[in-house]
Amino acid sequence: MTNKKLKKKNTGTISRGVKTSSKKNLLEVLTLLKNYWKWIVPIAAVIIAVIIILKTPKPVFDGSRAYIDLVKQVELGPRISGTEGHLKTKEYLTAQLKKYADLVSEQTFDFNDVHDSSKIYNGVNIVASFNLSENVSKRILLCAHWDSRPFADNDPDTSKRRQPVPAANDGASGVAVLLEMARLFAEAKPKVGVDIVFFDLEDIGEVPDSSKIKSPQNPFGVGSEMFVKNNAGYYPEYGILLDMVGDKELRIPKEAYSINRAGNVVEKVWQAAATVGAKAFVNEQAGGVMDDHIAFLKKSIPVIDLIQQPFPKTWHTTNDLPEFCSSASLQQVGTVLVEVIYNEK
Ligand code: 1BN
Ligand code: ZN
Repeated sequence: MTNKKLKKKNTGTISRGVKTSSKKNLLEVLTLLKNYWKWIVPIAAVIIAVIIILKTPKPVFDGSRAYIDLVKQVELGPRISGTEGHLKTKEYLTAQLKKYADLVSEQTFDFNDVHDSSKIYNGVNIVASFNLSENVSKRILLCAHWDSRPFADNDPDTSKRRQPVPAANDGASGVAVLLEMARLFAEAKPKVGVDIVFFDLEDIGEVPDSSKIKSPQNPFGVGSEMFVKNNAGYYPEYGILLDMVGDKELRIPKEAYSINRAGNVVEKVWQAAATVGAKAFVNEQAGGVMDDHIAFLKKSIPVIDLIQQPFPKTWHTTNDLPEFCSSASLQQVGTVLVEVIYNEK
């Protein structure tokens, strides 16, 4: 027998063996199908559901949309209680939130100026809730202040210190990020409940001056104090406050009161920042700020403050304008919030 013939014969033997065993395999598969066919559909359904859940992408935060909302707030005028800008901005924010939230409400309150009891500030906290279903037990608070400082007392030009602050960064930036988050919550429902609260009257406070004799001072964070007082049964799992998150050279270290009273939330947020590569979140400790998170910390509700430190040069000046803010900064903060909220179960 030539080599050629041998090869041919061997090939035939092998191919006949394969045919025999594949028939046997097919029979085995058919028998398995016959015995277990009832389980195939549910098992396949579970596998498909798991794949869909694992592969569902998180929604994408749009920093340029948020920047448009920052500019819009500044264009509506200073957000000072009793002014047209305050009224128009309140209408705008409420209308935007109503497009996306399950429930939107305006909580009003009054505050008497400590220097002049006849001067009353009419404050409005704006509250928007997402995912109000009874099956959702965990709620997370996202907040910012929507008012603007009535006087630019830090302006290098002393003649401008009675002018209002445009507050593109100190106020509008946090609100802008949260309006875009609201849009995302309507597009892709998070698994947890979320409440967005815009506080009024955060920025009528007087900065303590150790060189002056102590006299009564208007406080910071009036709106958040009133919110906590008027919503005594509200206990979110945790909260994140945004204040001054829009500067072009954004830099957010870990604020001291947040570390001391809500350290696990700080770690959760900085972990998310590392995951998404948000470089503005620096791994550094900074001083404590008397901001809107304090009212919650006093009640042991862990709320952290994401705030630029050191404060930017534009802080409490007439130069707190959109041109010193950027969509890229808002993008970083929004992307971190998406990572945090959509990881919650
Ligand atoms: C943050 C932005 N704050 C005001 N505008 C809070 C604050 C309170 C900052 C006291 C410095 C001193
Ligand atoms: Zn301020």
